[in-house]
Amino acid sequence: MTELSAIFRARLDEAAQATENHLSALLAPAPLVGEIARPARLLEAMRYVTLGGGKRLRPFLVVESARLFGVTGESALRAACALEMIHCYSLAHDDLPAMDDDDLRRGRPTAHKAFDEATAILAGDGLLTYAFDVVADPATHPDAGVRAALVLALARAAGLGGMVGGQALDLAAETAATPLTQDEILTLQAMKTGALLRFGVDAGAILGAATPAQARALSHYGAALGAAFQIADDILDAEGDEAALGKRAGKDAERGKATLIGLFGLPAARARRDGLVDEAVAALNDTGLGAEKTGVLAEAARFVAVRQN
Ligand code: GRG
Repeated sequence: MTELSAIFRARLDEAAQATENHLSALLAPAPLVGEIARPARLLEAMRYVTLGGGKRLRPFLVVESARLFGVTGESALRAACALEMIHCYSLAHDDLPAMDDDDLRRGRPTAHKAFDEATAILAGDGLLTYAFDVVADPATHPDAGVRAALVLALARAAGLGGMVGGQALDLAAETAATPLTQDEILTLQAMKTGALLRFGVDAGAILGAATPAQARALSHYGAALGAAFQIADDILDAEGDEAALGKRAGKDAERGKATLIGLFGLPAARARRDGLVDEAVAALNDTGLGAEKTGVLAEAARFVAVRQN
């Protein structure tokens, strides 16, 4: 297994801690201008879903890609929190009985178990909406054009042609008469998982006013990392260490999920995952920013493949 550097670990921890603190502040009881009140139980559920868990890989991607262009602090962290809110909403909704029907997430009861189904749905709805509030707020960036670009890119990643659409394809595949083809699985995974991860680095490019070539290179990196992430996720599910995962394993085969493992087997899936990590690392060269600057993102691509949860 490739060793990850202390610098990478420290940067991931730092982004996770900053995200946790910012999310907690954003989810405080006091209403914002234009809000009427923040219902206590709903707020509690939104905090439950977002705080105290998760690798925070998506926020890390925002923070580190923005850092490439010298952008640090509030702007990157707010975009990072918006992305994590959407990710956390998707997990809470994915766990619902109508979708994957899970009892355990991040080592704790899922939101509908800890609260109730209606509250878990509303907590997700609240987080989805709040994510766009956060990026549209002038506190995220003084330039309205930058904020609008973030809103647009986030909407495209999270919605019909991105994560939500991918989830619909994923659910449909469970009951499809014939197994999905390789191309269909790749599209589904690029939408369900890849789109949000890619937004992480697209956000950094937007905040950092990257050149079109740099933005393309980062998008390529994000797409390859996203594809590797999903295959790694499928491998972890198949290998099934529930204690490390903090959620139930072995579910993909049980539910007839469309995965590359189902199509080609574990060894081929591992080889493809590793090839995608190499592709992601190579794409970073095309930013022209140099290996010293992009090294942490290169390690993030390797982390995706070696992670245990
Ligand atoms: C309900 C609209 C809607 C979408 C759901 C997130 C998702 C789409 C489904 C979850 C099922 C799943 C296992 C997807 C694979 C990739 C994924 C998102 C894994 C969880 O992400 P991690 O590992 O989680 O980054 P943490 O807890 O570390 O944040």
